[in-house]
Amino acid sequence: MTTFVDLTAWLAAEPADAALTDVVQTIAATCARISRVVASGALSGSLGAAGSINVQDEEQKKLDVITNDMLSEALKACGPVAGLASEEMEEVEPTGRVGGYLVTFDPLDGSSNIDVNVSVGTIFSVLPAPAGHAPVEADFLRQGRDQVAAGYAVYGPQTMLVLTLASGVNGFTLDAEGRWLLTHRAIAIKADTAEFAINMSNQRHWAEPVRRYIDGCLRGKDGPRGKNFNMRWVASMVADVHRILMRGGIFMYPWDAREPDKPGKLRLMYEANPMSLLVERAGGKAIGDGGDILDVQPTRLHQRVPVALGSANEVEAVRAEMRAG
Ligand code: AHM
Ligand code: MG
Repeated sequence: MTTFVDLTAWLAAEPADAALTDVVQTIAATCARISRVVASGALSGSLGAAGSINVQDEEQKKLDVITNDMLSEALKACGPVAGLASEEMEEVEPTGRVGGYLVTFDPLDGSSNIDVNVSVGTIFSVLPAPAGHAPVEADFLRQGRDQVAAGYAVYGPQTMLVLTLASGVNGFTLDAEGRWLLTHRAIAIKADTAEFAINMSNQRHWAEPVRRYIDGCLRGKDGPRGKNFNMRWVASMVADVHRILMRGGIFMYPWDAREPDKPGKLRLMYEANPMSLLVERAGGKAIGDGGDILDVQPTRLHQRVPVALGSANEVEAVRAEMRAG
């Protein structure tokens, strides 16, 4: 019988300090609990709308609120966490402690899929906290390259935790006893792919470079990309990025003309940065409007960004279209 290393043993062998290990363990344990709540669905009365609107002007689902509370409470009780910020909360929350780490998270990504039993997930990012003072919003506004850990849990046919600390990307599967067991070591994204993920219903609203790139994919073998493409769109970023980490592909959520003043739909601090770190660490690339997402200097907590990430050669093809204008 195969024996698997569990997350606790794996973390002990990583070059992470005890404080960071504690933060990651807290997030992992909370995701294991969230997985049970998500799985119970209608049985626990947790499906449906909460009847509230969040800071993003989006209708909250009951599970958005429940999972946000679960993560907030766990992180506030975790000694090395000085502050947290969530897609579902208007302002940053200092914990009253100084030093250690800051955590940003999207407690339940893919909310539109909750009520229809399609994969959803939790995305998180860990940043160093400032020394000497309680964190304020400005302390969270750090480039993605400053992240000391990032990852997600996907609640799908299997519940998995995919994680990067100092280097590498590893995947853990939740077993029936609630342990995270290392099942996917050194995850790597192939440089080439013939699979794209984008919400095609927005095609008429895209900017020219994105339109040209996707047109090229749709033209198949005889087009500029020189191969026949397949398309997938789960509408849960966690599930789409997970597929890309497992078998390659490119994921895009570009700017579009429906909301011309917003640079994109996805949020830099809770979605784009952690996913971009995972993708780059797995050998892929992640760009916004041409530059690397991880180099973006955030100016606002809930900032949005256009996103194209995944297999390196396709992301570079998108970048070339963007540069051509
Ligand atoms: P959410 O955090 O409110 O769930 O929104 C983010 C999600 C992503 O997971 C997904 O890629 C995207 O929204 C899907 O958007 P659309 O419904 O426009 O296809
Ligand atoms: Mg989200």
